[in-house]
Amino acid sequence: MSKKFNRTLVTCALPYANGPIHIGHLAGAYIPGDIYVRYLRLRGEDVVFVCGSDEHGVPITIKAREQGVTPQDIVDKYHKIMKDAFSGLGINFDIYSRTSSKVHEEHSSAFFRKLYDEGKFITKTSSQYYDVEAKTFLADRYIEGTCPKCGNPHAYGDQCEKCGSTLSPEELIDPHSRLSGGTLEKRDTTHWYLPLDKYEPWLREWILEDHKEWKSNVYGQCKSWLDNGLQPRAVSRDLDWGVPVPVEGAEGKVLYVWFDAPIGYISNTKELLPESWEKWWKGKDTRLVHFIGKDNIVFHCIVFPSMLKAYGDYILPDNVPSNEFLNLEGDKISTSRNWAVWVNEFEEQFPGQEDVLRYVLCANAPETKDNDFTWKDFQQRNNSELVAIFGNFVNRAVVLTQKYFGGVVPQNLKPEPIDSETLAEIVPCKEALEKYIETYHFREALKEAMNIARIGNKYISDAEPWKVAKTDMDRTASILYTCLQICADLAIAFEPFTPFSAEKLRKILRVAIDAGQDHRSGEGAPTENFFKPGEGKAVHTRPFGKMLVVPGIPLLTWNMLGASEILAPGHKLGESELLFQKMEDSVVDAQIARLEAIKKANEAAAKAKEAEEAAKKVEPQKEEVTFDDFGRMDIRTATVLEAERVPKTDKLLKLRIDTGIDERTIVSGIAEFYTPEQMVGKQIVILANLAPRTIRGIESRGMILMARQGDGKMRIVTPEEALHNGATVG
Ligand code: B3M
Ligand code: ZN
Repeated sequence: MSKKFNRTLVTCALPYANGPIHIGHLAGAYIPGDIYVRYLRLRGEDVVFVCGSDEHGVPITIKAREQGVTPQDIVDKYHKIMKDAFSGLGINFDIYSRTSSKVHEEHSSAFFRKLYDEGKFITKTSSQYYDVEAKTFLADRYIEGTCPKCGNPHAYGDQCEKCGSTLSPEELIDPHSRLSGGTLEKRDTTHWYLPLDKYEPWLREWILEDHKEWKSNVYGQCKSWLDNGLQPRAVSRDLDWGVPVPVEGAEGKVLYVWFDAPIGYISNTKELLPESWEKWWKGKDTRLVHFIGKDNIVFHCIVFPSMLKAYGDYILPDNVPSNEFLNLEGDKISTSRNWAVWVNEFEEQFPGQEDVLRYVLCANAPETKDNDFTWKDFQQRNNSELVAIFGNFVNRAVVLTQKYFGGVVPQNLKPEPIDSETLAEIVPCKEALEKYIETYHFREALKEAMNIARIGNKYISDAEPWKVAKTDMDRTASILYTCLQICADLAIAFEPFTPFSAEKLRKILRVAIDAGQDHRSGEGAPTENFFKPGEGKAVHTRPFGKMLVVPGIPLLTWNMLGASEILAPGHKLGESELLFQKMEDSVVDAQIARLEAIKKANEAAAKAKEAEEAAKKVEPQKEEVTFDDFGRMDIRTATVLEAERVPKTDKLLKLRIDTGIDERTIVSGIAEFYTPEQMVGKQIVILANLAPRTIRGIESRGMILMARQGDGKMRIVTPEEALHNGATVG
């Protein structure tokens, strides 16, 4: 890679600690980030890989309120779930910290204070919604009202989740507080703003001129933001959860989550490397790369760089690879609708198959456009790619070597041109793979790794060593010798993509790999180096010590990929085992059934909610009437004596009633709500002097008073305590 840089700092978006990680997160930022880091380390580059939980922001406080717990409870719970989910998938950050850490509070606070002291902010007083009952200003998320675009009565002050429109609280019809449910008042509040407009000319040059190599989706989004003109952006909020604004008189105000969260990248590095973090953030020879999802582009390409620029001596990102969104079975992934594959659940349900998920999410990554994850595709890629090509090839090569050569790499006794031609085909795969990873095209890179397995599979199928062995053991030796070289290639090439299987393969081959150094143990790292032969993986802390090579266990390096001989004749292999397991229909069918059940439950819940809304709908008040108008109505109590359905109708009951003045018949449209049996004996209220009408041939004299709500549901009106029939109402 380019000599411009001596080290690389890789970050992945700090996920909000208000829910577990799902496959959309993985495909967007974390799998690509991990592949990139593993690759750079294999190439011997010095890399620090930083992530952590984003523990501030309004959604966390809302979730806490909904669940009746504290925000701290929420972030503690999800921080652990996310941290475990990442390491379960082999995504090994050097540090996975949290924005509630002390280092972060201090660092983000000092960062703000420096910009404040240097006059880099402007202040603005604006009138914002204030919840009188809860005595607090409300973040946009806390305001609910009707969406002006689609009529959804539960749109939020920043966004309508139904139609996806971006909103401001002012646009909502009938805004009210989600916190107290009460009404809102506009009050003045003062906040600090970063005047992004001032950075616009610089940003245009830095991004649009100097970073034309950024992925087109990222570059395009930046260009459209810049072309629309940037506005000053508030960096503080009225909220009691977050890093307090370190300025006198700023009580009740915290740093806006999007101000403090990216500083988390810096504070987490500082927590990991308290002595040398500045080299990583201020050294001009550090390459900084942010892996993010597409909804984070503006913050990482425009807002955070402006903050860094305003501060002065920090480096800026060299690249911000961002993916589009991953959908699930044709539908947008949604936490609130539980429409997701949760990584922690996957790890429980598919133990040992983490690599399958890593493989599928990379092979199908939404690199240039939104993409779809389906369980059938997951099964298909497992069975017809990982099992049928990669696994099958390795298994045939190793098992035949056990069978004919006692598990020892045979001598290349009778080479033919096809052998070296086949091995030579791997060289361009390696080159393409490198080019693709270095330009953040991980899908294409994975295809190249898979091509090596395809080359091997085709070679062994064409060469048919199992047939040749019947007549020519020397030729069989050369074929298997060649196959085992390809197996070793795979053990190198797949390390960034499917690290568990690559390690398993190295164990089968009884080799280790120089996977580079990591900084997981920070600066207090032990000075010893070792790799455990049984695990087939080198563990390095090289800056502090020397590699210790175990005799008899060849150490593979990235540069050996495509070499004509990686495994020397005479090397004894380990035990053979299957790299991948075939996935049965029943396994994915169960997952599909689970999603179908969720979809049904969501639909039922949506219907119930709609019905509830309709029920609550209130008719507008009618035209005014005079007291006399009302006085002409003869309304009185009566009791039902007999009741029967009117034949051939669904809605009508014929009722014989005692009005106190007479007995009469009333036909009423209440059969949907009351059976005849329920009506008999009930005291009701009637309009007695309504002009008689004939309904279905029955003369009806009067009308039963009913209360009807928005969805049409009706109930009879009845005195709170039984009265004599004929008591007048008014
Ligand atoms: N927590 C948004 C997200 O999780 C936000 C990223 C912060 S990165 C500094 O998508
Ligand atoms: Zn809407």
